[in-house]
Amino acid sequence: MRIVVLTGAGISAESGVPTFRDADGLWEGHDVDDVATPEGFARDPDLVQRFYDARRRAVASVVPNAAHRALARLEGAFGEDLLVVTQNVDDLHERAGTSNLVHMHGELRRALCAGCGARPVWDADLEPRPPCPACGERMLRPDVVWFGEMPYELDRIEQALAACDVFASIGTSGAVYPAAGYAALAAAWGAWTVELNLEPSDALVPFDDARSGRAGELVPAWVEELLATRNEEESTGAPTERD
Ligand code: BV8
Repeated sequence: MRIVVLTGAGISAESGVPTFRDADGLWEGHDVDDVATPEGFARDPDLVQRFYDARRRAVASVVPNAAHRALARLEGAFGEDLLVVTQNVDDLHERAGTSNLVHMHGELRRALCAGCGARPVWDADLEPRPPCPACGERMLRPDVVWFGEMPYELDRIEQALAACDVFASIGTSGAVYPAAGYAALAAAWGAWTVELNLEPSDALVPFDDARSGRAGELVPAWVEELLATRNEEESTGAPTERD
Protein backbone atom coordinates (compact mmCIF):
# COMPACT_ATOMS: atom_id res chain seq x y z
CA MET A 1 0.00 0.00 0.00
CA ARG A 2 1.47 3.39 -1.03
CA ILE A 3 0.47 6.42 0.99
CA VAL A 4 0.81 10.18 0.46
CA VAL A 5 0.11 12.41 3.44
CA LEU A 6 -0.34 16.19 2.96
CA THR A 7 0.00 18.25 6.13
CA GLY A 8 -0.79 21.89 6.85
CA ALA A 9 -0.61 24.32 9.72
CA GLY A 10 -3.22 22.37 11.71
CA ILE A 11 -0.79 19.53 12.48
CA SER A 12 1.60 22.00 14.10
CA ALA A 13 -1.15 23.93 15.89
CA GLU A 14 -1.00 21.49 18.81
CA SER A 15 2.67 22.20 19.20
CA GLY A 16 1.77 25.83 19.72
CA VAL A 17 2.60 27.07 16.19
CA PRO A 18 -0.05 29.60 15.05
CA THR A 19 -1.97 28.60 11.90
CA PHE A 20 -2.37 30.87 8.92
CA ARG A 21 -6.18 30.73 8.82
CA ASP A 22 -6.98 31.02 12.54
CA ALA A 23 -5.18 34.33 12.43
CA ASP A 24 -7.54 35.22 9.55
CA GLY A 25 -4.54 35.49 7.30
CA LEU A 26 -2.92 37.98 9.66
CA TRP A 27 0.29 36.48 10.94
CA GLU A 28 1.51 38.12 14.10
CA GLY A 29 -0.49 41.20 13.11
CA HIS A 30 0.93 41.42 9.59
CA ASP A 31 -1.06 41.35 6.35
CA VAL A 32 -0.14 38.25 4.31
CA ASP A 33 0.62 40.44 1.28
CA ASP A 34 3.20 42.38 3.28
CA VAL A 35 5.10 39.37 4.62
CA ALA A 36 4.46 36.37 2.29
CA THR A 37 4.88 37.83 -1.21
CA PRO A 38 7.97 38.88 -3.21
CA GLU A 39 6.35 42.32 -3.60
CA GLY A 40 6.10 42.67 0.18
CA PHE A 41 9.76 41.70 0.52
CA ALA A 42 10.77 44.24 -2.13
CA ARG A 43 8.75 46.96 -0.36
CA ASP A 44 10.14 46.36 3.12
CA PRO A 45 12.79 43.62 3.35
CA ASP A 46 13.62 44.32 7.00
CA LEU A 47 9.95 43.88 8.02
CA VAL A 48 9.81 40.50 6.23
CA GLN A 49 13.18 39.39 7.63
CA ARG A 50 12.05 40.31 11.17
CA PHE A 51 8.75 38.40 10.63
CA TYR A 52 10.57 35.21 9.64
CA ASP A 53 13.36 35.70 12.20
CA ALA A 54 10.66 35.76 14.91
CA ARG A 55 8.95 32.63 13.51
CA ARG A 56 12.31 30.81 13.20
CA ARG A 57 13.09 31.58 16.83
CA ALA A 58 9.55 30.57 17.93
CA VAL A 59 9.74 27.16 16.20
CA ALA A 60 13.05 26.43 17.94
CA SER A 61 11.18 26.57 21.25
CA VAL A 62 8.30 24.16 20.44
CA VAL A 63 8.33 20.36 20.07
CA PRO A 64 6.62 17.82 17.80
CA ASN A 65 3.25 16.51 19.00
CA ALA A 66 1.56 13.09 18.93
CA ALA A 67 0.43 13.60 15.33
CA HIS A 68 4.00 14.19 14.08
CA ARG A 69 5.22 11.20 16.10
CA ALA A 70 2.46 8.94 14.71
CA LEU A 71 3.46 9.78 11.13
CA ALA A 72 7.08 8.92 11.99
CA ARG A 73 5.85 5.54 13.30
CA LEU A 74 3.95 5.06 10.05
CA GLU A 75 7.16 5.68 8.08
CA GLY A 76 8.90 3.11 10.29
CA ALA A 77 6.42 0.49 9.03
CA PHE A 78 5.87 1.65 5.43
CA GLY A 79 9.29 3.08 4.61
CA GLU A 80 9.52 4.38 1.03
CA ASP A 81 5.83 3.56 0.51
CA LEU A 82 4.95 6.64 2.60
CA LEU A 83 5.66 10.20 1.45
CA VAL A 84 4.82 13.15 3.69
CA VAL A 85 4.28 16.40 1.77
CA THR A 86 4.08 19.39 4.11
CA GLN A 87 3.01 22.96 3.45
CA ASN A 88 4.54 23.84 6.81
CA VAL A 89 7.89 25.56 7.04
CA ASP A 90 8.66 24.33 10.57
CA ASP A 91 10.91 21.30 11.17
CA LEU A 92 8.58 19.37 13.47
CA HIS A 93 8.14 16.40 11.10
CA GLU A 94 11.93 15.93 10.91
CA ARG A 95 12.33 16.29 14.65
CA ALA A 96 9.65 13.60 15.16
CA GLY A 97 11.62 11.22 12.89
CA THR A 98 10.02 11.56 9.45
CA SER A 99 12.66 11.54 6.70
CA ASN A 100 10.65 10.77 3.54
CA LEU A 101 9.46 14.37 3.45
CA VAL A 102 8.89 17.23 0.99
CA HIS A 103 8.70 20.84 2.22
CA MET A 104 6.77 22.20 -0.77
CA HIS A 105 6.61 25.73 0.71
CA GLY A 106 10.23 25.74 1.89
CA GLU A 107 11.74 25.75 5.37
CA LEU A 108 12.25 28.32 8.11
CA ARG A 109 15.58 26.65 8.94
CA ARG A 110 17.05 27.35 5.51
CA ALA A 111 18.07 30.59 3.82
CA LEU A 112 18.01 31.20 0.07
CA CYS A 113 20.70 33.33 -1.57
CA ALA A 114 19.15 35.65 -4.17
CA GLY A 115 22.66 35.98 -5.60
CA CYS A 116 23.82 32.40 -6.18
CA GLY A 117 20.75 30.28 -5.36
CA ALA A 118 22.42 28.44 -2.46
CA ARG A 119 20.01 27.10 0.20
CA PRO A 120 22.13 26.77 3.34
CA VAL A 121 20.68 25.39 6.59
CA TRP A 122 20.14 28.55 8.64
CA ASP A 123 19.21 29.08 12.31
CA ALA A 124 20.32 32.67 12.93
CA ASP A 125 18.53 35.94 12.16
CA LEU A 126 18.64 37.24 8.59
CA GLU A 127 17.75 40.87 9.32
CA PRO A 128 21.42 41.76 10.00
CA ARG A 129 22.10 40.79 6.34
CA PRO A 130 24.79 38.14 6.93
CA PRO A 131 26.98 37.04 4.00
CA CYS A 132 25.99 33.95 1.99
CA PRO A 133 28.30 31.04 3.03
CA ALA A 134 28.62 30.08 -0.66
CA CYS A 135 29.17 33.38 -2.48
CA GLY A 136 29.69 35.99 0.25
CA GLU A 137 26.94 38.25 -1.11
CA ARG A 138 24.62 39.81 1.48
CA MET A 139 21.46 38.70 -0.38
CA LEU A 140 20.07 35.97 1.87
CA ARG A 141 16.26 35.72 2.28
CA PRO A 142 14.13 33.08 4.04
CA ASP A 143 13.99 29.88 1.93
CA VAL A 144 10.20 30.05 1.97
CA VAL A 145 7.87 29.89 -1.05
CA TRP A 146 5.80 33.08 -1.10
CA PHE A 147 2.50 33.58 -2.92
CA GLY A 148 3.18 33.77 -6.65
CA GLU A 149 6.42 31.74 -6.33
CA MET A 150 6.94 28.18 -7.55
CA PRO A 151 6.60 25.55 -4.81
CA TYR A 152 9.39 22.95 -4.47
CA GLU A 153 9.44 19.36 -5.87
CA LEU A 154 6.08 19.50 -7.66
CA ASP A 155 7.03 16.72 -10.11
CA ARG A 156 8.00 14.37 -7.28
CA ILE A 157 4.72 15.14 -5.48
CA GLU A 158 2.56 14.63 -8.57
CA GLN A 159 4.28 11.31 -9.38
CA ALA A 160 3.59 10.12 -5.82
CA LEU A 161 -0.06 11.21 -6.09
CA ALA A 162 -0.47 9.25 -9.33
CA ALA A 163 0.94 6.10 -7.72
CA CYS A 164 -0.62 6.18 -4.25
CA ASP A 165 -3.41 3.96 -2.92
CA VAL A 166 -4.23 6.21 0.05
CA PHE A 167 -4.10 10.02 0.26
CA ALA A 168 -4.53 11.72 3.63
CA SER A 169 -4.98 15.47 4.14
CA ILE A 170 -4.17 16.55 7.69
CA GLY A 171 -4.63 20.00 9.26
CA THR A 172 -5.04 22.04 6.12
CA SER A 173 -7.85 24.37 5.07
CA GLY A 174 -7.39 23.65 1.38
CA ALA A 175 -7.04 27.38 0.72
CA VAL A 176 -3.69 27.39 -1.06
CA TYR A 177 -2.85 25.94 -4.49
CA PRO A 178 -1.46 23.74 -5.91
CA ALA A 179 -1.66 21.78 -2.58
CA ALA A 180 -5.42 22.36 -2.37
CA GLY A 181 -5.91 20.38 -5.58
CA TYR A 182 -3.97 17.27 -4.46
CA ALA A 183 -6.89 15.34 -2.93
CA ALA A 184 -8.91 15.62 -6.14
CA LEU A 185 -5.83 14.62 -8.18
CA ALA A 186 -5.17 11.55 -6.02
CA ALA A 187 -8.85 10.57 -6.20
CA ALA A 188 -8.81 10.93 -9.99
CA TRP A 189 -5.88 8.48 -10.02
CA GLY A 190 -7.93 6.01 -7.94
CA ALA A 191 -6.64 6.65 -4.42
CA TRP A 192 -8.77 6.33 -1.29
CA THR A 193 -8.83 9.81 0.27
CA VAL A 194 -9.19 10.71 3.95
CA GLU A 195 -9.26 14.08 5.71
CA LEU A 196 -8.23 14.51 9.34
CA ASN A 197 -8.98 18.10 10.27
CA LEU A 198 -10.45 20.22 13.05
CA GLU A 199 -13.38 20.95 10.76
CA PRO A 200 -14.29 19.78 7.24
CA SER A 201 -12.37 21.88 4.69
CA ASP A 202 -14.13 23.19 1.58
CA ALA A 203 -12.68 20.42 -0.58
CA LEU A 204 -13.20 20.47 -4.37
CA VAL A 205 -14.12 16.75 -4.32
CA PRO A 206 -15.53 15.10 -1.15
CA PHE A 207 -13.11 12.83 0.73
CA ASP A 208 -13.96 9.12 0.96
CA ASP A 209 -13.51 9.45 4.72
CA ALA A 210 -13.65 12.83 6.51
CA ARG A 211 -12.95 12.88 10.25
CA SER A 212 -13.23 16.03 12.37
CA GLY A 213 -11.18 16.59 15.49
CA ARG A 214 -7.73 17.50 16.74
CA ALA A 215 -4.76 16.11 14.85
CA GLY A 216 -3.19 14.94 18.12
CA GLU A 217 -6.06 12.47 18.55
CA LEU A 218 -7.15 11.70 14.97
CA VAL A 219 -3.72 10.99 13.49
CA PRO A 220 -2.47 8.42 16.04
CA ALA A 221 -5.83 6.58 15.79
CA TRP A 222 -5.70 6.56 11.99
CA VAL A 223 -2.07 5.37 12.01
CA GLU A 224 -2.94 2.53 14.41
CA GLU A 225 -5.71 1.45 12.00
CA LEU A 226 -3.25 1.37 9.08
CA LEU A 227 -0.66 -0.54 11.11
CA ALA A 228 -3.31 -3.08 12.20
CA THR A 229 -4.37 -3.57 8.59
CA ARG A 230 -0.77 -4.06 7.54
CA ASN A 231 -0.14 -6.58 10.32
CA GLU A 232 -3.28 -8.47 9.31
CA GLU A 233 -2.16 -8.54 5.68
CA GLU A 234 1.29 -9.75 6.69
CA SER A 235 -0.07 -12.48 8.97
CA THR A 236 -2.66 -13.81 6.50
CA GLY A 237 -0.75 -12.91 3.36
CA ALA A 238 -4.02 -11.73 1.75
CA PRO A 239 -4.54 -7.96 1.19
CA THR A 240 -7.62 -6.89 3.15
CA GLU A 241 -10.38 -4.99 1.38
CA ARG A 242 -10.10 -1.25 2.03
CA ASP A 243 -13.00 -0.39 4.37
C1 BV8 B 1 1.95 29.03 -7.25
C2 BV8 B 1 4.80 30.54 2.89
C3 BV8 B 1 2.36 28.96 -9.56
C4 BV8 B 1 5.64 30.29 4.01
C5 BV8 B 1 2.77 29.81 1.96
C6 BV8 B 1 -5.15 33.81 -7.75
C7 BV8 B 1 -4.28 34.87 -7.77
C8 BV8 B 1 -2.93 34.73 -7.46
C9 BV8 B 1 -2.45 33.49 -7.12
C10 BV8 B 1 -3.34 32.45 -7.10
C11 BV8 B 1 -4.67 32.57 -7.41
N1 BV8 B 1 -5.25 31.36 -7.29
C12 BV8 B 1 -4.34 30.47 -6.92
C13 BV8 B 1 -3.17 31.12 -6.81
C14 BV8 B 1 -1.95 30.58 -6.45
C15 BV8 B 1 -1.63 30.83 -4.99
C16 BV8 B 1 -2.80 30.55 -4.08
O1 BV8 B 1 -3.13 29.40 -3.86
N2 BV8 B 1 -3.43 31.60 -3.55
C17 BV8 B 1 -4.57 31.38 -2.69
C18 BV8 B 1 -4.54 32.39 -1.57
C19 BV8 B 1 -5.81 31.48 -3.55
N3 BV8 B 1 -0.59 29.87 -4.76
C20 BV8 B 1 0.66 30.25 -4.95
O2 BV8 B 1 1.02 31.37 -5.21
C21 BV8 B 1 1.67 29.12 -4.87
N4 BV8 B 1 2.49 29.18 -6.04
O3 BV8 B 1 0.77 28.85 -7.44
O4 BV8 B 1 2.87 29.11 -8.27
C22 BV8 B 1 2.14 27.52 -9.80
C23 BV8 B 1 0.84 27.01 -9.90
C24 BV8 B 1 0.66 25.66 -10.14
C25 BV8 B 1 1.75 24.85 -10.29
C26 BV8 B 1 3.01 25.39 -10.18
C27 BV8 B 1 3.22 26.72 -9.91
C28 BV8 B 1 2.56 29.28 -3.67
C29 BV8 B 1 1.76 29.07 -2.43
C30 BV8 B 1 2.70 29.10 -1.23
C31 BV8 B 1 2.39 30.30 -0.40
N5 BV8 B 1 3.19 30.27 0.81
N6 BV8 B 1 3.55 29.83 2.99
C32 BV8 B 1 5.00 30.65 5.27
O5 BV8 B 1 4.31 29.79 5.79
O6 BV8 B 1 5.21 31.77 5.74
S1 BV8 B 1 1.24 29.17 2.10
C33 BV8 B 1 0.66 29.49 3.65
O7 BV8 B 1 -0.70 29.18 3.60
C34 BV8 B 1 1.25 28.58 4.72
O8 BV8 B 1 2.38 27.92 4.28
C35 BV8 B 1 0.20 27.55 4.99
O9 BV8 B 1 0.68 26.29 4.70
C36 BV8 B 1 -0.84 27.88 3.98
C37 BV8 B 1 -2.21 27.85 4.60
O10 BV8 B 1 -2.62 26.63 4.50
P1 BV8 B 1 -2.83 25.66 5.77
O11 BV8 B 1 -1.55 24.99 6.06
O12 BV8 B 1 -4.01 24.86 5.40
O13 BV8 B 1 -3.14 26.53 7.02
P2 BV8 B 1 -4.51 27.18 7.42
O14 BV8 B 1 -4.26 28.01 8.61
O15 BV8 B 1 -5.12 27.77 6.18
O16 BV8 B 1 -5.47 25.96 7.84
C38 BV8 B 1 -5.21 25.26 9.01
C39 BV8 B 1 -6.22 24.13 9.05
O17 BV8 B 1 -5.94 23.33 10.18
C40 BV8 B 1 -7.65 24.61 9.19
O18 BV8 B 1 -8.48 23.87 8.31
C41 BV8 B 1 -7.99 24.30 10.65
O19 BV8 B 1 -9.35 23.92 10.79
C42 BV8 B 1 -7.12 23.11 10.92
N7 BV8 B 1 -6.69 22.98 12.31
C43 BV8 B 1 -6.41 23.97 13.20
N8 BV8 B 1 -6.04 23.41 14.37
C44 BV8 B 1 -6.08 22.05 14.20
C45 BV8 B 1 -6.49 21.78 12.89
N9 BV8 B 1 -6.63 20.53 12.43
C46 BV8 B 1 -6.36 19.52 13.27
N10 BV8 B 1 -5.96 19.71 14.55
C47 BV8 B 1 -5.81 20.95 15.05
N11 BV8 B 1 -5.42 21.11 16.31
